[in-house]
Amino acid sequence: MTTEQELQSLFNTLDTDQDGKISINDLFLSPGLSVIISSETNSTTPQELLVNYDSDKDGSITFEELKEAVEKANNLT
Ligand SMILES: [Ca+2]
Ligand SMILES: [Ca+2]
Repeated sequence: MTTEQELQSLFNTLDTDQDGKISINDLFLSPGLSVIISSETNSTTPQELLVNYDSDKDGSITFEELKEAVEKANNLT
């Protein structure tokens, strides 16, 4: 279980260009962290994470989308 605060700091670390959203490039620049994200959300690759959890299909994950992804994953287990 991840707290919102932990999630926020994870999000900030993943958002390498600090534009407020995690793009596929951000995920590839942080391979170690994307592994953590992947295990939190049951996604195996950054691509899968984006496809599964980019709910508005703009090609990037916002904090809200990440939070939703982790909440969904935690509800499934
Ligand atoms: Ca970014
Ligand atoms: Ca999005």
